[in-house]
Amino acid sequence: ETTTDSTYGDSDFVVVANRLPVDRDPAEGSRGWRTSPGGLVSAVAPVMKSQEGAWIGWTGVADVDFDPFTIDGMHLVPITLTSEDVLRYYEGFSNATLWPLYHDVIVPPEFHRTWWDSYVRVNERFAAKVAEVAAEGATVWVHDYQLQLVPQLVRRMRPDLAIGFFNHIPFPPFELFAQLPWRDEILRGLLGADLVGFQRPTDAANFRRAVRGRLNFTTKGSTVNVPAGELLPEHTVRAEAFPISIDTPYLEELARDPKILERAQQIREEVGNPKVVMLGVDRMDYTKGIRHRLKAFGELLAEGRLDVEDIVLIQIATPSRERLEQYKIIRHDVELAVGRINGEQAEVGSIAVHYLHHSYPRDEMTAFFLAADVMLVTALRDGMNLVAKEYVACRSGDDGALVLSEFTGAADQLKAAVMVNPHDIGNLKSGILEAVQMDEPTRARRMKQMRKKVSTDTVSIWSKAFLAELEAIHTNPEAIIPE
Ligand code: GDG
Repeated sequence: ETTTDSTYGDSDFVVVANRLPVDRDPAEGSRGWRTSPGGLVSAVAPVMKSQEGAWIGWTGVADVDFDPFTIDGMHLVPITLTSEDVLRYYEGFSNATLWPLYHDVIVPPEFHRTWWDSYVRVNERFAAKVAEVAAEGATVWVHDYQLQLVPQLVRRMRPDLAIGFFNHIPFPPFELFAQLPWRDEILRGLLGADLVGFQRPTDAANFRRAVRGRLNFTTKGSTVNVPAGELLPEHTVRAEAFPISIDTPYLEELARDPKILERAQQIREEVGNPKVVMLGVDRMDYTKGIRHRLKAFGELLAEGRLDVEDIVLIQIATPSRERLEQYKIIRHDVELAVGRINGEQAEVGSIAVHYLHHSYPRDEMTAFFLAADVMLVTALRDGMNLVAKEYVACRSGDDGALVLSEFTGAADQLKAAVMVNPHDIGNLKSGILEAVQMDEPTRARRMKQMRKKVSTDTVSIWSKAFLAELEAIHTNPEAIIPE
């Protein structure tokens, strides 16, 4: 059943993401919200303000209906999730099926039909809300793996809309994707969009290969030819890479703030003024390679190739998805490893690993980036990894070295990093040593090269490029006529 003859909403630009960019403000009780600043917000907020924009998403609070509200000039439209939706759609299908499957099955994905049913229902709820709030001919931008069915569901109800989808995480190789019992439904869901964006060209290529392999559609370059179906005539969909970036000007400004610079100096003193401060900043997630990093560092200390008097590792691991079994396991493993390294290698007054399992305000995070001589990003698989880019953006003195996993999207862009394969502990150890021992001129040359990349490639350029292409595809009939 279509609702094309019902009245349209009045939003010309609609962002759809699992979460709204807010958290409940405990100081304000049940009615107060605090914006949670992030790259996506800074990228799309200007577009939302210049047009009649809306952001559809969940508040993070289960079982409570909230009315739409406006905060910092953004119109937010809450979707209600029940506790059961949170268990099945969010923690289940999104984070225990899709997340591990899309990250190279680092842990085994779980397939449960009840989770899938819930995923379908919640995607339908999001799509219905889009159909309700979008003005005629509006642009809709759907984000991430939790909402892969939304493009097709929206297309059915509202063929007038320009629909874009961006996948923030990797898209897996065909043989892994093909394990998913609902692989064809997911592909058809995504193909409801005019433009499907991915982090790396390999992700887009994996998607197109899955479309060819499962649906027998043909592709040419980044174009997928979709044959006539029940709803739409023959048309094309574009699938290509739009590597996300960060709000570089904002971070550069923070990194020049005298208060933050002073705090960075203070952090160095608080960890005992060692010659070298190394830093890791990750959500506590098995994809981030925290265990591998600790193993490499522990071995370097044990072998006497690094000395606990000269070097410390500060590992910030922010709490994440804590109710899921695999996240309990990774936390346990990390804490065991930290305890073991400190037990075996530390001296009174010289701690080897400063492990911090909490989150910090952006200012404090910037001070950590400024305090670190060496940044360790050793993810086993990561769509992009913004932390690598943030570290680079903060190094206004062109100092500091970045150790970067080749399995991150960021590795495509930050080519002057010390590239490592985190699965190869020997390679990881030599990468860490290379970064620690790198001479100043080499550091400066390599950091300058990386800084140039993040200062020209910002998140606002990313969102403009994506939306411009979506607009072009949707308005140019040439682009949707089959070849
Ligand atoms: C997904 C994809 C892709 C972390 N702890 C704190 C804090 N953070 C900030 C970081 C960074 C962000 O969170 C994390 O982004 P990442 O890109 O590193 O990783 P995911 O969370 O896995 O993000 C990833 C990304 O989406 C965007 O498309 O790059 O591949 O997995 O900005 O700095 N920020 C503050 N306090 C913390 O304690 N303020």
